[in-house]
Amino acid sequence: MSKTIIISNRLPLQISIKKGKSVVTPSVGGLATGLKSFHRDGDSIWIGWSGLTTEEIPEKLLNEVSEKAKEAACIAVNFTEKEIEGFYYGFSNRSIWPLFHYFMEFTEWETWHWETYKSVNQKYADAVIEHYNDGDTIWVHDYQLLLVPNMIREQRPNANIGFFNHIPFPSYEVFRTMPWREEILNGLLGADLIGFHTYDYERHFLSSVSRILRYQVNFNEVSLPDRMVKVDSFPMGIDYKKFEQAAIDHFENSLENQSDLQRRLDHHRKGAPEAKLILSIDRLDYTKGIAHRIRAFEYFLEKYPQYIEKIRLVMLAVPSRSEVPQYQLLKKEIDGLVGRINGKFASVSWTPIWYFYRSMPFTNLIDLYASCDIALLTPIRDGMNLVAKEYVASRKDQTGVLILSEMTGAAQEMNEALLINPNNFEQISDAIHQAIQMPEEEQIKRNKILQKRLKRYDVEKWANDFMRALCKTQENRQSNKATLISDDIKESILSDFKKSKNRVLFLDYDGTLVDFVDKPEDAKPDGELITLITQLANMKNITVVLISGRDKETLGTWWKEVDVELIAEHGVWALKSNKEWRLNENVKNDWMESIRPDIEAFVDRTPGSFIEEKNYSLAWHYRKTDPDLGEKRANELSNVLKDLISNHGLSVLEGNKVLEIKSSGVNKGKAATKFLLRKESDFIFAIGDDWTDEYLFMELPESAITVKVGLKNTNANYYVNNTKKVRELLQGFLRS
Ligand code: GDG
Repeated sequence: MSKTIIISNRLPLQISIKKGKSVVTPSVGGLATGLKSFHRDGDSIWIGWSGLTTEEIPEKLLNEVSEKAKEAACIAVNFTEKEIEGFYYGFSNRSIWPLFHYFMEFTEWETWHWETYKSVNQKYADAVIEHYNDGDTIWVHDYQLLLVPNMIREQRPNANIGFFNHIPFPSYEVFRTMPWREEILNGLLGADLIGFHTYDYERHFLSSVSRILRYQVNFNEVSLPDRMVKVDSFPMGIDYKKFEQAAIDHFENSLENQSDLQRRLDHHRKGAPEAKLILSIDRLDYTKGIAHRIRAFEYFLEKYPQYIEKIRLVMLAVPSRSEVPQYQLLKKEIDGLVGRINGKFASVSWTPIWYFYRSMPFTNLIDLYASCDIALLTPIRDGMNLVAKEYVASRKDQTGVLILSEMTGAAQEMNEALLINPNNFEQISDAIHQAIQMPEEEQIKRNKILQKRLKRYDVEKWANDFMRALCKTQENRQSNKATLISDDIKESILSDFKKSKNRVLFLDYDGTLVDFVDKPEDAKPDGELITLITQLANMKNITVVLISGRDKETLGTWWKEVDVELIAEHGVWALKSNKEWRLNENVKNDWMESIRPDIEAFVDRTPGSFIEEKNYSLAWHYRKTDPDLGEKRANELSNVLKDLISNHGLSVLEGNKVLEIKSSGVNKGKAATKFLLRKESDFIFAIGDDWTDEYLFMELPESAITVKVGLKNTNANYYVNNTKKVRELLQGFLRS
C-alpha cells in the first residue's frame, strides 16, 4: 500500500541520552506541533534528524535510538557534529534564515557551510529513496531542505513530491543577493507542488523564478522544459480541538491538580483583580521582535502611568539555536532590557515583567493561554505564527485580546485582532491601552469570528488541502494529451522509419534543434548539429526540411553547404536543395513602413526588447526584458496591433517571447501541406517547440508523427523534454 513520506530537518521527537539510556520526548516548534496529528492519524513515515550527533550516541545505543524512533513511525538520520555545524547552525541559520526574514545584515556566506548544506540535503534525499516505493507521496518541509526535492527527482523522475516552506519567501530584490540562488530555486523546482503560508510569499517566489531562471510563469504555474510546477498558498492551521479541549480540562482541574505556575497566576489575580496579564510566547529569535516588545511595553508604562502596578508582561522565551552568535547577543540584550525595566518600574509588591527563559510542558502553555487577558505578539517577520492561533483557540469563554504584528503570516487571516506595526511603539502602546479598555462583548465578538475560522481551517484541513493539490498535479501530468517518447515508442517510430520508402522530416530550428539564446543571431548551428543534419540529409529516400520563422538570408547562409530544403519566415519562402529561393505565398510587405514606428515606440519603453526585420514580417522580441514588464507590454502591443492590422490582411503570431506580424494565411501548416503536394511520402515526421509549430501539427495528415519539445498544451501526439532529446531521437534515424 502506498504511504506518505514526511521529511523535515527535525523529527517530531527529541531523543536524548540519560544515564546510558535513550529518552524520547516530543519536540517543540511550529512544524512539529502542526504536523504531529497528520502523522499520527495517517499512513505515513517521518524522516528527520533525532537531535543527537553521531558523536553523542554511544555505539551500543545506536540500534536502540533507531528502534525508539521506529516505534513512533520515524526514521532517524544521523549527522556528525561538523555536519550539523555547517548545515544547520551554518547555512540554514546564518544564511537562509536571516535572508528570508529580511535580516540581511546578519546574513553570512561561507562556502563550506553551503557545501555541507548540499551534502546533508543529499543524505536526506538518499534516506527518502531508501524508503520510497512507487506510488508513495513525498512531502518535504522547510528551509533546511530546499535542495531535497530535486535531489529526489533526479533519482525518481516520476515521484510525486510536495514542498512546504514554513518561513517567509523574501522579495526578489532580497533573494537575488544569495550567491547560490539558481541552485536553490532549481532545488525547489524538483517538487510538483510548492506551498507557502501566504500569497505574498508565493508571489515573491514566482517572481524570483521568472527573473532569475527566466522560466515562463502562468498564473501560479511554472513551465519547466519537461514538467509543470504548481505554486500555491496554504495558510497553516493548528490542531484546534486539542487546544479547545485542553482549555476545557484546564478549567475543570481540581485545585490540588493545578500546576505551580497556575497557582502563581491565580495568586496574582486574587491580589489585584483589576490587574491585567499580557502574554508573549516565542522561541528566543531576533525575528520575533522580543526586544521591540519590551521597549514598546516600557513606552506604554511611560505614556499610560496609571497602569503601573496594574499590568504585567508574562514573557516566555524558549531557548533556540544558542550556538549561533546572533542568538547569544540577543539573549544578552533581552536579559539586560528586562533587568533595566524591572529595575526602573518595580515596587515592593510588583514587577512589570515576569520573564521565563526555558521551554514549558504543554499544560503550562495552556495555563498561560487561559489566564492571560492579552496576547502581545510583535514579530518583525514571521512565516505564520501559530502562537497567535493557539491563544485564540484556548480562550474557552471567548474573552481576551490578541495584539498581533502585521508582519506575521497569521495577520492576513486574523483581521479581528488588533494589528500593529512592530516598529511603531506609539501604535503598540495605544493597542495595549485599547485592549485593556475593550468591553467584554467586543472581545467575544472578535474571538467568535476568529475561533470559527481557526476551527474550520485547522491543521488537518491544511494538510489534506495540500495533499489533495499534490495529487491533482499528478493527475494533470497523466492527462496531458501528448505522450512522452519512451524507449518503446522510440523503437516503434524508428521501425516505421526503417520500413518506409519516402521519408519527410519537418524540423523547426530555434528551441528544437538549438536552445534559445538572448540574441537570435547567436543561435548558429554548432558542429555536432551540422554533422547530424548532413548525415540525415544524405540518407537514402529522405527529405529533410528545416521549417522556421527565421529570415531566408540567415537560414540560407547557415545551411548553404547541407542538402536540405528550407522553408523560411513561417512559409513565405521556400528553397529546394541548392536552388533559388522562391516566394511560396503571394504576400506583400508594403505595410511594414507604416507599422514599424508603433513597434519602435514599444522598444523605447521596454528595455531589452528589439525589432527583427524580415522580408515579409516584423518580429518584436522581448526575451531579455524584465519578465513581468515584457508580458505586460506584449499584451499591450498585441492590442495596439490588432487595431492597426485589421485592414491589411495581416495577423499577429505569438511565439516564445516574440510577437510577429505577418500576412494572415501564411503559416508552417500551409507551407508543409504545399510541400507535400509535390512530394510522395509514406513517413512524415514533424518536430517543433512553440505556437507556430502547432499549425504544422494540426495540418499534417493523421498518419504523421508529430512531436512537441517541452511539456506544454499541444496538438502533437508526442513530446520530448528538451533539445538534447531531439538530437538523440534524430541520431536514432541515422542508426536505422
Ligand atoms: C516556524 C515559523 C510558522 C513554543 N514554546 C513552547 C511550545 N511552543 C510551541 C507553540 C507553537 C510553536 O511552538 C511555535 O510556533 P510558531 O509558529 O510561533 O514559530 P516557529 O517555531 O518559529 O515556527 C513560523 C511555523 O514554523 C509553522 O509553519 O508559523 O512562522 O517560524 O506551536 O505552542 N510548546 C511547548 N512548550 C513551550 O515552551 N510545549
